[in-house]
Amino acid sequence: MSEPVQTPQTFPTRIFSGIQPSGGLTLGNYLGALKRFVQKQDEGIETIYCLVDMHAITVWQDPAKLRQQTREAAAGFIAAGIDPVRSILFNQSQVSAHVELAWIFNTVARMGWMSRMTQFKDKAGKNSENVSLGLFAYPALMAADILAYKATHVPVGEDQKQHIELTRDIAAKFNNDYGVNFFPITEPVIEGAATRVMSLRDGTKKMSKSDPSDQSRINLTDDADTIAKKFRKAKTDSEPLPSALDGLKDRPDARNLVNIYAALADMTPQAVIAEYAGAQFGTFKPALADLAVAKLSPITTKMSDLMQDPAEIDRILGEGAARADAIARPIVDQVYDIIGMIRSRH
Ligand code: AQP
Repeated sequence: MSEPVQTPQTFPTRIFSGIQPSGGLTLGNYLGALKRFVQKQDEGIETIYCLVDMHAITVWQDPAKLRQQTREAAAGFIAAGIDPVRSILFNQSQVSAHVELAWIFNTVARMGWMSRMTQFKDKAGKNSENVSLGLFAYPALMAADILAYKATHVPVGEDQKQHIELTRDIAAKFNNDYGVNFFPITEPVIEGAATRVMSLRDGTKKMSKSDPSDQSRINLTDDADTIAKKFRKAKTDSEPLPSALDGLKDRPDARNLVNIYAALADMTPQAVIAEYAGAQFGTFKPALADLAVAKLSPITTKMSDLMQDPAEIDRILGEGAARADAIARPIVDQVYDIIGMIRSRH
């Protein structure tokens, strides 16, 4: 019988995060996640970014579209500033350590913990008997994505906070059950003015790539005219912008547009309000549209250039997967050892 593996008490800083290629990337994905992924990379931290295609199939995906969306998301990452040399960029299904560890975590996580996940409740709605088992188990796979790399920090939008808390619970229970200090207790990194970008049609609902209304979101593939039109038609009230942020407390649609402006301009929402105090939406919306076009169109153009060469995108993902596997494989092999699995095949 092998002894439990003893590991160091501290874990080097390592960032992991992912995005589902379950549709085109949205402004929410960009401001809540992607833009910050680039900042972390540029701070010189070790960064591992994953297109989580195994998560995407928890809701049925057309195979040809899934392939296209995965390549498009990879192009979006690179166009937004992810350098596949300085960061590791790959798609999840190419590194089997994720699903292997996820199965082990299915045996660590408790039914009660999983049943409290609000994203599952939101996505399953009244249809919980008919959604996939994978959708229910999704957060255990997410914990595996993170912990297969012993990632210490995960930049995410506000909506993923509960899943990171579950990841921490799984890591702590695993460490405790097996008497080891093997997994770090990962920190979520939720920062900036746009940790929760809301729908342009309903300021109380998250902007989402799977929302049936295309008007509800800005896609990273939208052209300048479409972006301008969508902001012009964005739901607002008829009041001018107030002179202090407090005045937006009960105005979710207006608050959303101010937050988007702030995040795009790298300003605080307070500074935006100070600049536009008293302005009507007839003035603010075109300014926001111009800013969004200025920030997003270089990304859109680069994305479409990169999409001309899908073989090159596949090559980048393959290379990233090999680098990811080199980190995750030994970690998952150690997990097998810790839990008592015989590993005698050579
Ligand atoms: N509206 C948002 N505001 C801020 N951050 C957001 N994120 C997603 N939407 C917003 C962040 O983007 C990262 C990747 O998310 P995901 O694609 O893995 O899953 P999701 O959160 O379920 O995103 P969607 O767009 O709503 O996808 P669908 O419609 O397929 O479920 C995460 O860090 C997330 O916080």
